[in-house]
Amino acid sequence: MNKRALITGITGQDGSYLSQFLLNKGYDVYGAVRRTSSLNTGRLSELNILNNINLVTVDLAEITNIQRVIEEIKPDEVYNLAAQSFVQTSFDQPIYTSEIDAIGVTRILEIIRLLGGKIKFYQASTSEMFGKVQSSPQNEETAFYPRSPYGVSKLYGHWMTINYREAWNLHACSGILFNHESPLRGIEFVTRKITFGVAEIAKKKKRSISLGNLNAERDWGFAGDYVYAMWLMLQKKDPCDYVIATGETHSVRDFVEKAFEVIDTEIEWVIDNEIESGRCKKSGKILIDINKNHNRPAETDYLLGDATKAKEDLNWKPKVNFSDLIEMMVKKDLYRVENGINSF
Ligand code: NDP
Ligand code: GDR
Repeated sequence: MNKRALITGITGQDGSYLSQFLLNKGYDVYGAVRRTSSLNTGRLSELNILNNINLVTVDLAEITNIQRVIEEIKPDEVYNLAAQSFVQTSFDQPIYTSEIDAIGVTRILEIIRLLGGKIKFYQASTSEMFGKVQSSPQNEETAFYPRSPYGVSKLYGHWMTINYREAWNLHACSGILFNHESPLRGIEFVTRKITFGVAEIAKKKKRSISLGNLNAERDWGFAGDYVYAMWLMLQKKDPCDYVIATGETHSVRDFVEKAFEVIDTEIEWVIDNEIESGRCKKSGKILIDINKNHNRPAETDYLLGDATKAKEDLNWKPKVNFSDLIEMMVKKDLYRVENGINSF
């Protein structure tokens, strides 16, 4: 019999890539979707796997719903990728974010425990838990200091996962994943906002991109590489937690420059009346304007991951580098804009 995986958050970026990966491994994939008024399975369609997945309706706010679905499917592995995952929104919706990103995790863990504790569990933890970093680079031993309701909620889910492992002997792992991106990244996240904006500018559909903090630094990898690490963690005999990262950090400013390079445009940063903008070096046109509304009440300024443990224990390492990732994203967005394909 094929192995069965239940993925929450299957309609998101990681859920889509993980489904594709597990289908290729011969799994029966069950995807938990929450009820929405319009279809949001576009990523699964783009990967051409929608028809191979068994969709079930699950909202992490509803414990009886989760219980019925897990009882019915009897999965071997549960990957909990569902979350209110946008840091900015978590400042406006802190209670909802906690309900899903924190308590939602306990709902699943508790059901797995009540059903005998044999189902393996993966929790999508995050580098955002390091927030105001206490040391660099960050690894599994680094102290946490979350800077957003999202980060605080994820930290609760992280510790709950560890607690269920230690208290009830569950095969439960947390992957502390640093930012990972792809052509399937949501449009509100800075990388995709930039690559889609660059494509629209190249095709004359837009004049400029409005951004917030250009100096934030992130360790950006490719989502396709990172879902492989999730699976590897659940295949280990003894469950534990791993940092997954590239070991390289870049600023938002660097990302902008590289993305414009793909369309042969050089950016020059100019400060005029204390206001900075990014201009086309050749034409002088403003391509990046700064809008303080995109700034966060508390920021995570700098992240740099050390994935040595994952390399040693799981034999995992990233394949796609920073430049290739950006090129892949800009090229896909150029294709979408050219062909009038709606963005996610
Ligand atoms: P996305 O925002 O692309 O996807 C989030 C998914 O969660 C969507 O399928 C969404 O459904 C679903 N979801 C949201 N709320 C609920 C709910 N109440 N009940 C059920 N499902 C819900 O995130 P990513 O794919 O980028 O990330 C996957 C996970 O990994 C998230 O938990 C995220 O916090 C975490 N993470 C992500 C990182 C990254 O860089 N991408 C880094 C570290 C951690 P819908 O389509 O209906 O909105
Ligand atoms: P992040 O990703 O908060 O790291 O969370 P995001 O892309 O939203 O922000 C990265 C950095 O860019 C700065 N920034 C902007 N961000 C957005 N979204 N829009 C802008 O216009 C903009 N301008 C500058 C931000 O201030 C920030 O410093 C992502 C999510 O996927 C989380 O779910 C995940 O846990 C972490 O990555 C790791």
